[in-house]
Amino acid sequence: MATRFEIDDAFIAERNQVAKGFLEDDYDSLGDKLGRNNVNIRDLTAKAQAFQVALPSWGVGTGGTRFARFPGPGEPRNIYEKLEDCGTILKLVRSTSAVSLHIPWDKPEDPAELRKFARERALHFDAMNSNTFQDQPGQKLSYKFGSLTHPDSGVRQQAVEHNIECIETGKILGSKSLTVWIADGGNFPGQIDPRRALERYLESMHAIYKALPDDWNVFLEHKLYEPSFYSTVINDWGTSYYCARELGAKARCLVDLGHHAPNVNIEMIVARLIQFGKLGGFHFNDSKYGDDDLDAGSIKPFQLFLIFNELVDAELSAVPHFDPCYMLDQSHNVTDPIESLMLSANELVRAYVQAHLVDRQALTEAQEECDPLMALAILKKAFTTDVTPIVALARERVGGAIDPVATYRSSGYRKRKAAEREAVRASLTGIV
Ligand code: LRH
Ligand code: MN
Repeated sequence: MATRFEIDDAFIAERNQVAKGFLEDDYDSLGDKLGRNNVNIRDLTAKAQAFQVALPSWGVGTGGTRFARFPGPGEPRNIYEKLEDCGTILKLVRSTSAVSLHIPWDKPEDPAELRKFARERALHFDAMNSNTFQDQPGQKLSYKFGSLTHPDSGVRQQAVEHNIECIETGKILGSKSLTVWIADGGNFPGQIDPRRALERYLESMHAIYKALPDDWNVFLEHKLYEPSFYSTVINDWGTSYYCARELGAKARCLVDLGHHAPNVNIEMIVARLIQFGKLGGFHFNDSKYGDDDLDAGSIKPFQLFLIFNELVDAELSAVPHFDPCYMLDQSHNVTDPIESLMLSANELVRAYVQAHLVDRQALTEAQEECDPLMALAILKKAFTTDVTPIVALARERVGGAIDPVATYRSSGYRKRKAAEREAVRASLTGIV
């Protein structure tokens, strides 16, 4: 079997010697500055090192739109090569040890063998993602007019069985959750009866819920629109929350940042779902207009910080059952997916560390004393603190790269993969 090129730890350490420069000095002076506010930089660095976000298996290949997809050199051709690339990202940033699979895009012939392959790269499997928004070759009944809410009970049953199949595959892979996003909805007024469709959704989800092992969760992912452009059955957090409550304790809500109307206050939705004990997890990304699936923190970094401000506040106030799953869900249409995923993971670590810089006692006082400017200033002080030395040294101290993109580029990994992976005639439209 052809050898698979890998970036080794020695190369990363050697590149770190070059990149280290004044990082230690910057870290020490930041430590002094934070120390003046009784913030211990070593605690923050430990928090940064503990932070983990799952990679989307569908995110390591070049993404596209309905207009076009421009696959790059050395594209991963199968789930093994996708895991190779996920393993490379983990080596360089050390905060992405979990991978979220999409079925059937990543349906493994031999799940046990795939689990072994992943473990050899220090990877494990996070939430399984079902897919009843596309018809597969040889599929009996079409999802053109819906899946779990389709008027034809045969189609609903087919979709339920697919989700149960995802659970069965996930059990062998060691996954502990299933994410259900459905495209069900209509393009015309009158096409869908909203109340009947939701009843059918719950009926189908109850059947899927019954198939969940005791220690599993099911995440309900809401989305305002697309591919349905008039009505979507699970269109917002309220509907998702109602359904999660109806289904039971193992059902929780997943917030994909791109699935909301422009200007929706997502951090408020997060605070609500935390308070209601139904925050299951996130698909982090960013967007300017619709579900753009752009790199996390690339368009609205302050919103990302405000979301982590709610998450860290819940963490520090020990909200019961608070353990949301963090995943990236992005489409990399014009960048090397490995570079985008590394920088996006770092943007999450940055927002998480900055949220730990918020002086929460002073914030509460400003809120209780109706001092809005002081409240904003307290948040802005944390958001405008450059925590790069903490995020970089947190990586370096666990064997990662101080400058992941520079180290990745100087490794020639992509070129080597292009040589190893002769290009396949890939579909030149669509998101994956
Ligand atoms: C839907 C979505 C969902 C995935 C898909 C790849 O827009 O966010 O999470 O199944 O993207
Ligand atoms: Mn998503």
